[in-house]
Amino acid sequence: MARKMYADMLRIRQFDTKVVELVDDDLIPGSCHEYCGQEAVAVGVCSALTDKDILTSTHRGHGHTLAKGGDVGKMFAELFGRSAGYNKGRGGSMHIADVSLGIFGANGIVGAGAPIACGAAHKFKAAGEPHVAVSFFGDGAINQGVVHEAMNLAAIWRLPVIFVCENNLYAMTTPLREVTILELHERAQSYGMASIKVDGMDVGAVFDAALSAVERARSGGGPSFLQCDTYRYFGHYSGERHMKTTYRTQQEIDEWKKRDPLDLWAERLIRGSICSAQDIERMKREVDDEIAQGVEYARGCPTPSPQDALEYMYAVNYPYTPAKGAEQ
Ligand SMILES: Cc1ncc(C[n+]2csc(CCOP(=O)(O)OP(=O)(O)O)c2C)c(N)n1
Ligand SMILES: [Mg+2]
Repeated sequence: MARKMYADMLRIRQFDTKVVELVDDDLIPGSCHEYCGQEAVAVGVCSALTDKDILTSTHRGHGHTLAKGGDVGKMFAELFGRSAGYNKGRGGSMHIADVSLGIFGANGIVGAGAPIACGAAHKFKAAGEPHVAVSFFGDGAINQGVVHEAMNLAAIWRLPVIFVCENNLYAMTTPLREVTILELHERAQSYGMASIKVDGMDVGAVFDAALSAVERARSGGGPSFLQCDTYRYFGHYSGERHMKTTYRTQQEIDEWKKRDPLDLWAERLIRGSICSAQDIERMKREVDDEIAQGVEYARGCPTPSPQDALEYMYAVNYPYTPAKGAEQ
């Protein structure tokens, strides 16, 4: 488990590092929100889940998807706009989902995953299934009304939901301290749910907190809230690399990088004799190969045909045929 957690964080780091390169080379159309720096949150939480548990993700969703078992090749295919992608190349970064793996979707609408997680959790509870739903969202989303409605609903119905707030200190260029008073997790306490602040750079600490929350949810104890303090290494989105922003200093970025989640965990694995330094290097090479193969696969996949542009617009009555008289 401890080794797998390192490999899973590595996969996310290498995936989004490659994404940065590909976006900057204009090979990925549109923009992406890279997850580098926050890997311990997605991996710590998802390592406490089973295949049957589900998650809802955010605009910064690559890490959550990979941590829950998302396929590297299909993800790159989606980012390249190829028909073999998760959304047939029509959605891109913010529309990656794989319901079969319990990944109920990235989401371009800040905070919008929280009620979806409640819906899934309500179904689990009503059907007597012992599964849990995780809602990932950022420190910016904590000021969205829908997140508070979702927390209230989850508390009053004792739903098996875990609200995971990834506090990377900024919502786009807005510092948390300018828009939010008190600690984020203290807000959840007011809904009567268990809430805790965790070091989001320490995958072991996130895992332990997630496991307690999962056990609480599975045993009918209702929702929990985890505030995971973390940091994003890149800008809010890929376009920020071409802007001159001043909202955070290089010194601040460097300070956070001193507590890099992968380095911290690698040190821990080596100190505990779980891995050798050579094992770590080998894992890096293996993940590098996996990422390279994913890119190669995706670039070799065809783009959707323009003739199919109107396909997949409707989930029912597919292929769509207008009802009699509806054309008027
Ligand atoms: C409802 C809504 N409001 C505003 C936006 C524009 N927007 C996109 S990302 C973002 C910041 C989100 O910050 P946070 O929740 O902290 O997540 P982070 O980007 O830090 O991961 C905003 C305001 C949006 N997509 N949806
Ligand atoms: Mg944020």
